[in-house]
Amino acid sequence: MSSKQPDQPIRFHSFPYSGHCHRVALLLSDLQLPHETINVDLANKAQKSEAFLAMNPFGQVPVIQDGDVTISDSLAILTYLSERYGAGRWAPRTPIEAAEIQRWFALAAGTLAFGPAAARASKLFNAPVDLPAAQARSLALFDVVDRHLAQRDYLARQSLTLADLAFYAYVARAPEGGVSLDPYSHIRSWLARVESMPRFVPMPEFPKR
Ligand SMILES: N[C@@H](CCC(=O)N[C@@H](CS)C(=O)NCC(=O)O)C(=O)O
Repeated sequence: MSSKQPDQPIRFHSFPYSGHCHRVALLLSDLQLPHETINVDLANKAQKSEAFLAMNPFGQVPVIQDGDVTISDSLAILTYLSERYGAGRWAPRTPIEAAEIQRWFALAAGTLAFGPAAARASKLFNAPVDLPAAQARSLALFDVVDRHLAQRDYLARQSLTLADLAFYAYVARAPEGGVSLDPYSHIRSWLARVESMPRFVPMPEFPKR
């Protein structure tokens, strides 16, 4: 259990099939932080309600409320939770580690979001996405990441870091966007390593229509 604990359960505004939210779910679970998950009804635009926009004017999940602190954006939330509750385990220990994690965070907010995450959103949620372009972007990303993981066990360092949490869900679920992981054996081994973390929680399967 994390040495520091919140005074009251963290309120976690989430959507169960969101990889962005799953990143946060993984860290809350690993740190064993008491929390209450509030599922936001994205289909009915609850994220655009006045109350939600007061927490995140961009109208997106995830958002957390930790006492009087409100943080939105999955990568900002990972940073906050690791700095506040994960010292010694998740918070970067050296300038190089901090820089490496930022490098993968930038990719998570860029190519991962506009590649595999976008392709999946198109297939599962009919998001207005150029699907072939998102799939091509995914393959270009996975080609590099697979070669990277041929040399090391985890993305940023030789052990699990926030970078792995940030990347996991949208890589694992890339096949839902029509992007096969079959050619990427090093990526598949890495996914299994992330899944073997002691308090790993899976992202629920989106119900088939
Ligand atoms: N940069 C944001 C992106 C979050 C995001 O894309 N959230 C999606 C769900 S995966 C969302 O709330 N979509 C609803 C909308 O945009 O209206 C983060 O990392 O948290």
